[in-house]
Amino acid sequence: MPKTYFPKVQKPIPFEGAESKDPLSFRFYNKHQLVGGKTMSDHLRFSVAYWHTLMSSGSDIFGGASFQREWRTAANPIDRAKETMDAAFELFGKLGIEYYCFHDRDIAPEGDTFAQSCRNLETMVAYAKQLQKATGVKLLWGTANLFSHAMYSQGAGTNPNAHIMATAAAQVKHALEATKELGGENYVFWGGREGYESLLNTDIKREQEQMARFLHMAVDYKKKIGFHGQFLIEPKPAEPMKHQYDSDAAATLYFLQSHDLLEHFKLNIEANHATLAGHTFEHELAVASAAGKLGSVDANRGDMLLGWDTDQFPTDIYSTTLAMLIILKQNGLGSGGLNFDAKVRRSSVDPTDLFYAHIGGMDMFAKALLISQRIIEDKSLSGFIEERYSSFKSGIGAKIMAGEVGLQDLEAWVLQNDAPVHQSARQEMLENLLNSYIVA
Ligand code: XLS
Ligand code: NI
Ligand code: NI
Repeated sequence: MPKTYFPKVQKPIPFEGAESKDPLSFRFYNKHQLVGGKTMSDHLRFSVAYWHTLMSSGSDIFGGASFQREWRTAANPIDRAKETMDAAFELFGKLGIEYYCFHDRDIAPEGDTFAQSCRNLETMVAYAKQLQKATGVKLLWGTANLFSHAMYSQGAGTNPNAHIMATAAAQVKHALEATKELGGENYVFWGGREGYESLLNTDIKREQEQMARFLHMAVDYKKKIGFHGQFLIEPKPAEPMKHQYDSDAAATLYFLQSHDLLEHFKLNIEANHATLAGHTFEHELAVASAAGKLGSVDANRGDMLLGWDTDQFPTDIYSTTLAMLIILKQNGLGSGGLNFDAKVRRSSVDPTDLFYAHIGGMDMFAKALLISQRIIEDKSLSGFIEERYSSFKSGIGAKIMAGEVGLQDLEAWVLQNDAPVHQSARQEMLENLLNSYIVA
């Protein structure tokens, strides 16, 4: 019998349908079920976030570890990393999740020197490669942890010290190679410390120029090594920094455009980061998608009463439905996926809780996919939206959009015509319509 880290989950989680009473079963996620010609797993591309699910100890700012994970007990750091990876792949297999995501320092321990850290990463990449091959599990994205080490307390790409910025760049080089080696389909940049705490010591313009240089170097190296994955930036307004430069989708798109980087990047939108920015999840998805830049999603949720990144599993069917409507409308996420950047609560101390958590998130996105597909097929919302803007399709509206008229022409036109007729935006009716699909 091979060693098991999840003895209470004896078999892969089965699909049992909406009426199932077994908490270790899927009610809606039926991997191979076709939805609009594509399987559920191809639509949803679920991914496990290594850092939360395997590495979290349950500690918070008021208390230490609350989880006792058997895979984190070996004394030697590399043995510990390998056992953690064994546990990871056992969990992926039992959940039937085909992708995972990691930071370099999640899968491999930090060494005493930069060179040692690189060797550790290589060791663990070789180990991951074997496990990926044996199981068919793939890497959705890799990234470099440029926020935990003490030297990054004042930023990585934006650090005022060139030696530290150079170290961050070297770390990204290595993480890119690791991601390529493992067939990663994307690479993420999340700038947790790329921002500032106080303007008394900060030159914002310079820091943003440094960040742009940093990203240009990464783009160049990506080409050089022939890494074909998609580069993604993950916006977040604050935490750990008081103010982060990539604060939301709009700010990030503007930053990319003004530094000639836009063509090389898409966005990885995280639900809880959206709410921290004072937006809804669907707002951020819609802004990214409207720009043709919605690349991937960190699927989680925040707590509306708490002002920090609680990274809870997504269980709100309204939120997942509004998200899936946007994702389906743009024909999916391409090389991206739905990465559960989410952690079980500190009090959920049993490893089996990791299964309940992922099952819940997977089911709510699967149900949202089914609902959204019906809404789209029925054209219930798109038909209304289409009609709402129809006055721009002909007459004066068409002339405005074609650039054929100016303010003078419009004044003349308005003077010749009767007052405009108001039309209802029908928000309440549409909310009822959405509910009728969700509760059906
Ligand atoms: C933290 C971020 C982080 C990124 C990857 O808030 O969500 O987990 O997804 O560095
Ligand atoms: Ni994230
Ligand atoms: Ni986050």
